[in-house]
Amino acid sequence: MTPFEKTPGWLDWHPRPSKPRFRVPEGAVDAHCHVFGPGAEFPFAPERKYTPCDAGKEQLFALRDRLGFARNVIVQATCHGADNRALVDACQASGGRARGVATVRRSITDEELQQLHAAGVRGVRFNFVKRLVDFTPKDELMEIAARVATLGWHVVIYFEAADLPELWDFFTALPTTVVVDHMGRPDVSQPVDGPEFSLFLQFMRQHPNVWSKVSCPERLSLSGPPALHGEQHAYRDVVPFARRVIDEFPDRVLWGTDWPHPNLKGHMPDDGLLVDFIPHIAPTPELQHRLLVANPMRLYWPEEA
Ligand code: 0GY
Repeated sequence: MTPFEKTPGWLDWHPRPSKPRFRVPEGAVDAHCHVFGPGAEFPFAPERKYTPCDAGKEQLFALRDRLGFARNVIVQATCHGADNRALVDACQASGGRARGVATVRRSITDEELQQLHAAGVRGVRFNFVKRLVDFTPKDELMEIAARVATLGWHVVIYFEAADLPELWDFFTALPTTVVVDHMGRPDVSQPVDGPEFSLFLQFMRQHPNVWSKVSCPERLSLSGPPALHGEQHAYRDVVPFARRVIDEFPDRVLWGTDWPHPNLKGHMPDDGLLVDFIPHIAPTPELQHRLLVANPMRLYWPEEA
């Protein structure tokens, strides 16, 4: 018996991802993935906006190996609120092969921050997607950012493109490296040169401390998955956006599977085919190495980079 009822219509992670045809470079990092529970061991937060399926560390590490990756960056999912125990447990069980991005509140003590650091946490996530979280005052977030900056951590921000103008002043005042989830969720039906994505590129151009994950074609695409269009054209509407970011900022991009893909509607991607998408957005071995190895190592394992 599971202790939690999944949100109706919830799509579980792909049970048998294909072996990618694209071989990721040695030492590659999946820099955006999550663990969910398992709920019986690590209960979901009372304030959560969805209840997922279980997706624990064993499954994550099995996926890492199947896809050919060496390491993971596990990002705290909103269904666990600011209770980072599942994340910490996964990082500790990884044998140094996983680092974490936590969610913390203002009430966290310096000692607790040190414990998170010792477990492998190197960043905090601020989430501005209204369907996922309740509002947190910006002064609280800025105070947290200032504290974690002294530990050498960065801030991961998740927001939707339409909200960037309103959030701009806050983001640009953050006193550390800032990593944007999923390119700031562009509307890919708009032109890549249109005002919305141009603003995002300007944000990165003007602020050299801003990085972006070129992740989640399956979440951003309107053209859809391989089953609809054939593998070569899967998520093709996302390609120009990701290529633009990688071309202009090759040293400030990261890639991740987003496994186990919270809140997807319509289809659950085959993670192997997501890996096969990488050469469409990072066409040369050099770009692939920066995206998958050099950049994430510099941010998460600087002592080895
Ligand atoms: C993602 C995207 C989503 C969810 C979360 O923490 C989360 O709940 O990040 C989403 O629903 O768009 O990056 O995993």
